[in-house]
Amino acid sequence: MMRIDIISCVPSLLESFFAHSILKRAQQGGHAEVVLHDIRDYSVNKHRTIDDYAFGGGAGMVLQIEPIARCIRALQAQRNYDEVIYLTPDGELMEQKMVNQLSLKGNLIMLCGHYKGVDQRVRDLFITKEISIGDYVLSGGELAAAVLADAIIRLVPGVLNDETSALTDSFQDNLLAPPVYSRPSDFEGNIVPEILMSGHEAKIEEWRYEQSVKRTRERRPDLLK
Ligand code: 6GU
Repeated sequence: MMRIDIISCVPSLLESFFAHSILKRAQQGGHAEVVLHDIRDYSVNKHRTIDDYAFGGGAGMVLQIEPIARCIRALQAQRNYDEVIYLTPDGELMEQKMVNQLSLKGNLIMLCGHYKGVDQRVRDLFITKEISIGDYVLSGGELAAAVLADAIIRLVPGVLNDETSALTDSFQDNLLAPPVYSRPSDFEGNIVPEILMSGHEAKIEEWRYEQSVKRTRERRPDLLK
């Protein structure tokens, strides 16, 4: 059973995402649990502040250390965590190999940044891994946490069935997935490749592999190196 605790100042952004589709099934089936935490609930003053101006000046507010420290410590007092991940554009670039490794873990904390970021001491004291989902800037870490949690949870054993198996995903063998087709076999004269209707399993497998290699060479030659 994998447990992911996500710490955010706008956790409601993530609620509906985890309440649907494969992620909902994963939670109902007891394979994974996602628990959302509002940083504001751990604020140390009556105004429930969680951010303040940056020392030394500069634009943008900084998420303060105290509420985040209280939240992480409250969680760590209840169970052991394998990683405390901070989602940030200056983190390590997310790719499938990293996701595969994280899917083998038990309990994870994900901290979402906002504004100009979090106090550096949060990163120094609590964070074990910093991850970016790509070279572009989002307004907060919530979407990045959703992307990372989705990619991880679908790999937890039992979450996917044969039909949705991760074994045929793009990237699992550094190849993009081949094209797929369904009925009708003829749409306005656009017909499905004949080999797929031949029933010849070995030939179909071979065709799919060739298509994967072709697609990867055309679209992502960097993956073949
Ligand atoms: Cl993890 N956070 C933000 N705010 N922007 C990003 C990102 C994360 N990864 C790519 N862009």
